[in-house]
Amino acid sequence: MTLQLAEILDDGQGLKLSWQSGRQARFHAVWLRDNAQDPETRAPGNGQRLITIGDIPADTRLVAASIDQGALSLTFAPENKQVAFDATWLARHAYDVGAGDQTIGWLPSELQLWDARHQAQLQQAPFASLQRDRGALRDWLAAVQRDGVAKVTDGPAESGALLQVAGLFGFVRETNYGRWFEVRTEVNPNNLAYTGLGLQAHTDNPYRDPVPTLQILYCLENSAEGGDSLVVDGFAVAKRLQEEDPRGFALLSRYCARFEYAGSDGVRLRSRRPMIELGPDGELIGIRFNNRSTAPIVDVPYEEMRAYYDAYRRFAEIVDDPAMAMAFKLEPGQSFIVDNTRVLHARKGYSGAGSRWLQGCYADKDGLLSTLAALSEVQQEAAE
Ligand code: NM2
Ligand code: OGA
Ligand code: ZN
Repeated sequence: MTLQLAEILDDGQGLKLSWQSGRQARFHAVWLRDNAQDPETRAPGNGQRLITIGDIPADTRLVAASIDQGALSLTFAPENKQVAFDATWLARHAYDVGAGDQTIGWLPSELQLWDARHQAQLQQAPFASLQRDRGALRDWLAAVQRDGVAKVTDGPAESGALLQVAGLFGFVRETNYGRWFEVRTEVNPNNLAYTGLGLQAHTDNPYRDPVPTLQILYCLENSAEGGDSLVVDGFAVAKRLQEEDPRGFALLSRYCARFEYAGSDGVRLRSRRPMIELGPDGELIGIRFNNRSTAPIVDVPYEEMRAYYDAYRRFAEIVDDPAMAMAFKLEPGQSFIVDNTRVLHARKGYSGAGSRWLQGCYADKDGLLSTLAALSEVQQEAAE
């Protein structure tokens, strides 16, 4: 990315850059000053910013701009500060690109929606390869980012092994259920997960805020009849609802549902969040869906409640549609991870002779994405 021309705009309040490729972008003087990379602005070791917004004069403007052998040098008044900028860095961080996707329910381009037809593409990797091979780990983590689900095969059928899966990328999130929990039939279950009942596809712990953003379920025994696992792309469900019934989508995203868990002494977890969560610019950012833990919904006006329930019912019908699900029966030593803000998981009921024992734990996506980004950077540097 070689720079060709730098023109000061608006009495120094802006800058227009032209690259040799023909690309052009405008920047504001205050933005450039804030993003200077010199050692007084950014600590050289950790890259953190040393200055505050208040340290930048409100009347900051550009008084000189020059290009020397492709490198940009800018002088800011009233500080009379000269700073060099990297042309490629500026091209990568250009924001003069129009409004971006403002469609309600837009998704970042890294994500891919899926349904039952993608079963064969469900990412899976042997446990040992993820521990040994950074490239394999990177691909597996990238699949979690892209699809919101991935499997691990050929792990040890040993209690606690799920912690090693979490350790591949991050840290367990401990909750009232423990650092990890035993998913098997119990006598006085504090949660319906600890029975042989089938569980409709759901996200875990919607009654928590913030919700755990990852869940690992690890199989130790699964010889009982039934107990198959299903996963459903909640974003694909939401997009299908939006196509069929934009008003229903709008109701489920516009109004908060309520979720609650009160199954153990001393625990009263409650949250107030929509079933379909959108970001401030319309991005589809999360699904909360769990029939067992939905509390009385009281934040929908009377006039809208009937239509809200119709939308809720239709959302559930799409969730339950076999055309949306990828299904598998975990074998001892196999596990899967889901992005619990997006992908719903279900299990078929189980009974009869044999046994079923899974262990589960929560973790968080920020740590996973951090590990993925760091591994990708190392690989990029190696390729350069
Ligand atoms: N367990 C397995 O979110 C839920 O209540 C689902 C969670 C009990 C930790 C089950
Ligand atoms: C859970 C759960 C599924 C299973 O524990 O959250 O959904 O396969 N379990 O037992
Ligand atoms: Zn669950």
